[in-house]
Amino acid sequence: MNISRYLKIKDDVAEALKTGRPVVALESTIISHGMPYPKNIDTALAVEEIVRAGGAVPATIAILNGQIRIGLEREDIEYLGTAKDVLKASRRDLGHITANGLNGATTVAATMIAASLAGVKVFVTGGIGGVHRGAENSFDISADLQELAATDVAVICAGAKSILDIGLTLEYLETMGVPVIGFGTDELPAFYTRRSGFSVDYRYDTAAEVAASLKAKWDLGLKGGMVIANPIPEEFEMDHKTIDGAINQALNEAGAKGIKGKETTPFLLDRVKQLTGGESLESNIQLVYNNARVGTAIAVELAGLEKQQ
Ligand code: PSU
Ligand code: MN
Repeated sequence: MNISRYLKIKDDVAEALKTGRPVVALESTIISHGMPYPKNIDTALAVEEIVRAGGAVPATIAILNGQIRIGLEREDIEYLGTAKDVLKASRRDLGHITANGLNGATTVAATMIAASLAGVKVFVTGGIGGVHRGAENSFDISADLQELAATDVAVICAGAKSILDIGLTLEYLETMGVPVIGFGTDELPAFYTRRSGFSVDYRYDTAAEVAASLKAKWDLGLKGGMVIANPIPEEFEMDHKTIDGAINQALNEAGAKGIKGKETTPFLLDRVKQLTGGESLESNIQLVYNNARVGTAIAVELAGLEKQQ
């Protein structure tokens, strides 16, 4: 079996991987199902520029016509941001989508899998999935958490959104042995806001500390990723009351409408955006940019450590 039948790595990404230069993976569910057009496309392209400016090569990941693509062209990103036939692709969907020549926007879980197949170790996104509120009844726990336990990719995000049960998400990650790092903070950030009231496992203040910890974990043969939670910059943080109110209303509506499964997260994100008059979208964009800056610095440090040995 030859994996290259399923995987297509863009030239600049392949070259960087071959020569040990830093690469940063980026997901595509955020483009197709996480943000509205046209900001989804503008944001995805701007994030790639931030990665380049920081000295790494961006590899946005998606499945196009059944092929897992590591690094996209501008037209591909435009397609993902506008087309209606793009499936939300998590771990369970990968075989179906590739076997049938379909299009898929990869979630955190699926992006980690694809990145790992290509040899990319650092991945930047906005928010990870987690244990949903009410999971004791719905059993709704994102496949992202299992993937963090199994696949060797570091995920830089802005913490866990309070559409999730943040406490249960942290307990789940602890059980699975996934380290949760606060980047410049002792407290897990809550995506739109800098604080959640929950502590992280470790605080690191520099990209070099994160890279050293990743290298040690993987050198020891410990499978799985790491969550690096990077708080939204203060100037873009939302008012706690405003965002909590919007999230609670969105959750109530999702319950009343019987929204379930893979539709839940996109529904909540969209409603929260509407209920905050677009303010949550602006915050979302800014926190992704901030994560791209930090994630790129981590990828650069990690590439440096790997060269030394
Ligand atoms: N959180 C966000 N924006 C997103 C997502 C999460 O703030 O776009 C996406 C990510 O791709 C994540 C997925 O992997 O939602 C989780 O979906 P689910 O809860 O269905 O596993
Ligand atoms: Mn779910």
